[in-house]
Amino acid sequence: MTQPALKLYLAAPRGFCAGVDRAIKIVEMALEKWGAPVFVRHEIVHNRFVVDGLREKGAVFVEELDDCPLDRPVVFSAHGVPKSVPAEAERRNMIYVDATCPLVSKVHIEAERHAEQGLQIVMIGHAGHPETIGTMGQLPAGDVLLVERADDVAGLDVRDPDKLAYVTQTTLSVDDTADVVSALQARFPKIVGPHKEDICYATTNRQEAVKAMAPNVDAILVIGAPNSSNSRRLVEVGARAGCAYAQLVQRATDIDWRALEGIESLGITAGASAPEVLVREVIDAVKARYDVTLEQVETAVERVEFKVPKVLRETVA
Ligand code: 2E7
Ligand code: F3S
Repeated sequence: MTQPALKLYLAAPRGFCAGVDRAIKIVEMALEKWGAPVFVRHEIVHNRFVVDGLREKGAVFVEELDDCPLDRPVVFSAHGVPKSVPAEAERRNMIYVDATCPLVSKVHIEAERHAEQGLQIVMIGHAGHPETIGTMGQLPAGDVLLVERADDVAGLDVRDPDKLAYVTQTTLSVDDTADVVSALQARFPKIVGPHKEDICYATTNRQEAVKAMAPNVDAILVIGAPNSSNSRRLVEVGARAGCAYAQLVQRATDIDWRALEGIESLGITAGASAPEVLVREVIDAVKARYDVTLEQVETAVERVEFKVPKVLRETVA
C-alpha cells in the first residue's frame, strides 16, 4: 500500500542545551565518584526519560533536602535553588554538587548585585517554577516581586519606582518577555535591565528555529515534558508564528495521528531537556506512516559547552 507523501522539517538547534548536558553529566560523574545512591533534589532536568535513565544507574530523585540522608551526596537540579538550600546542606555537613546551569547562576548573581546597589528586583517568570523559586530565593523572602504577564505590571506595589531592576527566567518566550519589559519601562522609566538578556541562547535559538518553520508546515510536534517551561514555550511560539496545529508530545506514543490526518508537511523540534533518541523515535513513527522527505531547518549553530564542577573533574577520570 502506498503511503501519503509528507515533507518533514527538523528544527536545528533542538534538544539538549549545554546546561542540560552538564547537569546530566554531573549526576553520572557523582555516581562514579561516590557510588549509588546519589540523591538529586528535583528532576535534574524536566524529562521523565532522562530521570528514569539516571534512576536506573542509582540516582534517587527527591523534592526537598529533608528527604535526603545526611551521609549521601546530593545534586541540585539545573534549574537552580534558593540560597537557603546549599546553606542548609552545609549546616548539615552534607556533600552536595550544584548542577544549576551557569546561565541561571549568572542571573542569581545579577539579582544580588542589583539588590546590593539598593535596587528592588522584579522577576519576570512563572509562579511556582523551580527556576523562579531559585532566583527569587537569592534574596530574602518577600524582597523580589514577581510578574508573569504585562497585565501584572499595573498592580505592582514597589518600594521606590526609581530604584528597580528586573531579571527574568531563562526559558521565557522572547516576544512575550519583550512585552512585559515594555510595560515595566512604561510604568517605571528608570528600571534597570540585565547587561545581556537573561533569556538564554538555547531558548532563543530553539524559538527562532520554530518561528522559521511554522509558516511552512501544517503541524508541529514539540518533543518535551508538560512541566518543561522551554518546551511549552516552543509550542506557543509555533502556534503564534502561524502553524495551525502545534502539539507537545513526550514521545512517539503520545502522537494523535487522527489530528495529523491530511497534513502534507510536519515540523519537529525538541525542548532543551528532551533527548535526541526521542526525536529519532518520533521520526521513525512518522516514517512508518508516511512517505517522508526530510529537510533540516537550521537557523543557528551552537558550540556552547560548560565544564562540570571542579570536585568532579579532579577525581573522576
Ligand atoms: C534548567 C533551566 O528541564 P527543562 O525542561 O527546564 P524548564 O526551565 O524549561 O522547565 O529544560 C532544561 C532547563 C532549562 N532551564 C534546565 Cl534553568
Ligand atoms: Fe541553561 Fe538555557 Fe539550558 S538556562 S539549562 S542553557 S535552556
